[in-house]
Amino acid sequence: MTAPTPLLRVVVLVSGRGSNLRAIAARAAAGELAVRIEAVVSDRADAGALEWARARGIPTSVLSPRNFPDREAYGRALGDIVESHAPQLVVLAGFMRILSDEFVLRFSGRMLNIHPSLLPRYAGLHTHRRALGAGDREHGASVHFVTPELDGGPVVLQARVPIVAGDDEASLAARVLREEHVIYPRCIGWFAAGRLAFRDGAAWLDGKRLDAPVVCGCETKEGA
Ligand code: NHR
Ligand code: GAR
Repeated sequence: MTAPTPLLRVVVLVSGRGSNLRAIAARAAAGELAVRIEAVVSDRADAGALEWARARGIPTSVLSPRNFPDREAYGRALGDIVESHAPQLVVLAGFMRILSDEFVLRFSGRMLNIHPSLLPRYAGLHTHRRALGAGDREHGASVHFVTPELDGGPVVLQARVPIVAGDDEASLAARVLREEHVIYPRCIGWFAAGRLAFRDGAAWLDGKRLDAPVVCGCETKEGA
């Protein structure tokens, strides 16, 4: 008998429906991802992700930035909530607030984000609209370590999807989202297994510095 692997303590930050949260939880429930979701924290009381977490008995917190004078004060209070769960990894899953430098440094090297574009293209918001507007033929999603520079931390894993004739924001976002649900749990699994680390401002996988992201060719079929 080998001792069971201890589960990585994860806190997930959300603002919306939480489909990435559910994809991660599903992998964990299937025994394919050695994490335990300690808490779900949202900046919005109406995030669907909260209802889902509550129904499963996962502790939730809501901290609205409206009650704080500035980003720094908000970041400190949010950081105290997150830290109270002693996370080994903080996962941004559709979290829509820019985080203060102090918050980011507090969880430096143990915070990941999934961003719906092929970074470094389209940091920030409205990525699907911008990719369509530019006439791009491909788009995708990126998992990266969070650094103070918005969407500028080292990218670990990307999934590409084609842009096809007749695409609109909704159809493209849905195609990208399916890939997000594959690559985010995979990347978190690497971190949980001790294969992925952040050092000297770079991402390291299996002891090798990643000079370019791993690109996942795992395209799903339309409608599949
Ligand atoms: N914070 C830091 N410091 N660094 C990153 O890389 C971050 C971050 C916070 C969130 C996610 C990011 C994304 O994947 C993320 C990465 C929110 C905005 C934004 O402009 C931009 C990027 C991301 C998240 N938010 C507005 C703000 O003023 C609010 C927008 C709204 O509420 O709709 O915070 O895309
Ligand atoms: C996802 O597409 C994620 O990449 C994106 O928001 C969606 C959240 O969906 N994140 C950002 O745009 C961050 N600024 P979900 O709540 O269903 O996981």
